[in-house]
Amino acid sequence: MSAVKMAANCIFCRIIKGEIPSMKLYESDKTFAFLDINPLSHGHALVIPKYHGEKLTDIPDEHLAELLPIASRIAKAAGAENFNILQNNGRIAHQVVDHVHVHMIPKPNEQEGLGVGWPMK
Ligand code: IU
Repeated sequence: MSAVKMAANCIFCRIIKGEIPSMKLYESDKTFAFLDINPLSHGHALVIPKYHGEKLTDIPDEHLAELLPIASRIAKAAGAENFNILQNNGRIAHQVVDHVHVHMIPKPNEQEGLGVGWPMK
């Protein structure tokens, strides 16, 4: 089993280590989840492996295994009935932060306002 791997100059590794503050939602030995700093909708969350790698193809399987289940649990906990799961790899595919991350982006019901339950404000 491969150990956790960190990169000193990676902003998401620094968030995992607590060097940069975040709104943490979940943490295990392999996985970390937090609210996106520039959310596309209320409750927009990021789920990341603690093993540093730029793209999905750089990460050993055992460090990927929790990402989708945790994104699903966060969506459920947020009460997000409609949501997108997104994972970008490479600049052309709109990846900005070079540490693998899965987005969970709630899609609010326009009639009901934001409609998700994170205690953000
Ligand atoms: P992308 O898939 O690499 O395009 O998404 C990067 C996301 O990381 C984007 O939604 C940013 O708002 C988010 N983010 C963050 O939550 N905290 C940070 O310190 C930085 C980016 I830099």
